Order: sequence, then C-alpha cells, then structure tokens
Amino acid sequence: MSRQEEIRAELFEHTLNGHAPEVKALTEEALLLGMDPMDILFKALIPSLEEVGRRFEKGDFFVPEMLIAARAMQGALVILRPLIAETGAKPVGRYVIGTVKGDIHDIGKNLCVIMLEGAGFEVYDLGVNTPPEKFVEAVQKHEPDIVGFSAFLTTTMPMFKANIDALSKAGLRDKVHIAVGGAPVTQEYAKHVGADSYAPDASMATRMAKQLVGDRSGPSKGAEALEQAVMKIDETLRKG
Ligand code: B12
Repeated sequence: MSRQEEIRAELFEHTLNGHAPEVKALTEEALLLGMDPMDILFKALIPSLEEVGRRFEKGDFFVPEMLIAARAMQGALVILRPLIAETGAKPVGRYVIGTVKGDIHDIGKNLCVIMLEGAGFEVYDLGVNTPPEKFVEAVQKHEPDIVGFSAFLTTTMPMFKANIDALSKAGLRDKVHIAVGGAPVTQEYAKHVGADSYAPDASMATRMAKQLVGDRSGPSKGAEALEQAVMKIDETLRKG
C-alpha cells in the first residue's frame, strides 16, 4: 500500500472515530505529499461520514459520535478550503441555496457552497432550517439563476414541494431553475416534486449549474465565501 493509500485509510478511520488532531495532521501530510484536496475530501472524509451514518442507522453510533466525527472533518475542511478555492474557474451566475425547514444538516450544503463559489458563482446561503417564505424572499431579492434546496431527513424532504408551491404562488416558479439535493434525495423524488434537477454531490451540482448558466463571467468571491462556509460549519457544530 502506498503512503497515499494509507493516508486515505487513516483519515477514514480517524474521522470515523472523531480524532480531530490526527485528521488535521494527516490532512497536512497528504497535502505535503501533493495529494489533491478533492481526493482527500471525496475519497476519505466523505466516505467516512457515510460510514458514520451507516453505524448510526444500525444503532452502533449515537448523535454525539456523529457530531464528533463531523467536527473532526471540519478541522480538515479549514485546511482544505483555500486550496479548493484556488481551483476556482470562471465566474458564472447567481445561486440561492439553503437547508429546508426542520433540518439542520448543513455539511453537504456547505460543500456545495464551497464548490459553487470556487467555480465563481455568487452564492446566497440562507443557512439551515429555512422556511419557504425565506426562499421566496431571497429569489425575489437576488433573482438567481438557480435556487437549491438541501434536505437530509426523509421527514424534511416534503419541504421541497412546499418551497416549490410557495415559489409558484409568488409567481416565481418559471423564473428560476430549481435544484434539490441531500443524502436521502433521489432523481425520482426530485422529479416527483417538480424540481428541475437533482445532483448527488457538490461537484455534480456545480457542473450542472455551470452548464445551465453557460459562459457568463464576472468576479469570483470564492475565498471570502469559503471562509463563511467553513465558519458556518463550525458555528453549527459548536451549537451541537
Ligand atoms: C453529521 C450528521 C448529523 C449532524 C449534522 C451536523 C451538520 N452541521 O450538518 C448532527 C449530529 C447535528 C445530526 C443530527 C441529526 N441527524 Co444526522 N446525520 C449526519 C450524517 C452522519 C452525515 C451527514 C453529512 O453531513 N454527510 C456528508 C455530506 C457531504 O453528505 P452528502 O449527502 O454526500 O452531501 C452531498 C449531496 O447530498 C449534495 N447536496 C447536499 N445538499 C444539496 C443541495 C443541492 C441543491 C444539491 C444540488 C446537492 C446537494 O452535495 C453534497 C456534497 O457533495 C448522516 C449520515 C449520512 N450518511 O448522511 C446522518 C443522518 C442524515 N442523520 C440522521 C438523523 C436521524 C438525525 C437526527 C434526527 C438524529 C436525532 N435523533 O436527533 C438529527 C436531526 C436534526 C435535524 N432536525 O436536522 C439520519 C437521517 C435518516 C433519515 N432517513 O431521515 C442519517 C441519514 C443517519 C442515519 N443513517 O440514520 N446529524
């Protein structure tokens, strides 16, 4: 096994067990070895959080374990964020995004924000537990190309429909592309509620968004937004 493979495996284990100092040290070592930040994120950190979820489902993990694991991952994100920002391409359009009402999961959404900003989108992040009227207000105010709803609980997924209905009622439905995502969401569900697109991860969400808006350009505020995204992860995790 190469040292890079070992690092991925160790990052997976230490994130799973919430060992923040080890996760930080391994992330730094990985970067020194020239590993790609996206590789570290998508091949070690995210799979580990997925395993956390599986264990929670089986009853082997409880909320505190989920929280410590997420916190350990956050330590790595602090290091990775400026590097991911550097990979940012040409600026493209406006994106309003938020986690739906009743749901406080935001790591997945924040990763989308990181990547969208890195790709040059102007992102308006409405945070977590966002009621339909907040989405309507933001779409009216910012006139985004895309509005994205994030949900991580099967019980909050129906908020997609509530949000879409609220946009329709406000006469905005046809003025904005609606994207949905989050761990339990599927393409079928997205279609069922009348969303325009679904993406299983942040890179696909970004690729689809870029495709949708074409080649328009403008200034990128990537670094600043990445800072905010990571601070938000931090803030949420600290609240527990
Ligand atoms: C970390 C975590 C927590 C943390 C959240 C911290 C935070 N700040 O987000 C805490 C501890 C607070 C938490 C709480 C709870 N959680 Co929780 N949690 C998780 C866990 C382990 C990881 C979630 C995560 O962040 N994944 C990492 C990201 C990167 O996931 P991802 O899906 O790959 O994200 C990508 C895509 O979804 C996509 N995407 C995301 N949003 C969007 C939006 C758009 C527009 C697009 C296009 C794409 C997109 O891009 C993302 C990046 O690539 C999951 C397990 C899992 N495997 O998902 C459970 C999980 C989501 N939680 C679960 C549960 C039950 C809960 C609680 C109800 C537990 C409780 N009894 O209190 C509470 C709910 C609180 C609430 N009201 O929201 C269940 C949900 C079950 C279900 N089917 O509904 C899960 C699945 C665990 C399980 N297997 O049972 N949780």
